[in-house]
Amino acid sequence: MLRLVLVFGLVAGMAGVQEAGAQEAGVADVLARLPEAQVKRLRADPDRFAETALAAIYGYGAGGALTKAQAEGADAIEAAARRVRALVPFLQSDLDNDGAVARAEMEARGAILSASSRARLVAGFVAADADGDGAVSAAEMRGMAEAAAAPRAGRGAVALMGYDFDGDGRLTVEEVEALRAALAAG
Ligand SMILES: [Ca+2]
Ligand SMILES: [Ca+2]
Repeated sequence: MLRLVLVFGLVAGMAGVQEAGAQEAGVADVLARLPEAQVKRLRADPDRFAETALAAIYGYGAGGALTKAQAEGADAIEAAARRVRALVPFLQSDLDNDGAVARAEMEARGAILSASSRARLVAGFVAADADGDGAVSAAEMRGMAEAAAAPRAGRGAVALMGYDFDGDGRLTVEEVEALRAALAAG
């Protein structure tokens, strides 16, 4: 029985070594395929990359893995949160609650802010007023929020799926840790 356990343990151990070897090769392949600038950014702070990826897996995935559908859900939720943050100063300025911000409303709101906050409010208002009529309509507010919500290129949970080394459609904690180790090794 003991011998059987030992043999089984040895075989399982060898399979583990083979798997680790395959994963290392996978990491090297993925790194070789990525744009140089992206690899440089990853190498600059492997821990930051790992923290971001693990937060996506633990927050939006299941069983230590993230699927593309879960990643898309994560990006949609994060985008909605960014839209809310972008809308807050406009909603705070919509004093008559008609869904649009007139210049006088924005200025009344800005008058009680610090100089730097007022400057941000005015700059945001001018940028959001796409047709330049001196008011930010509901449609202009939505357009501004949509632009603010768009993830930067190469960022977001869906972009992380590019680190799915074995291409099984799941980004796992093991893949993230393997990449962190490879990046830290230089
Ligand atoms: Ca209004
Ligand atoms: Ca306008």
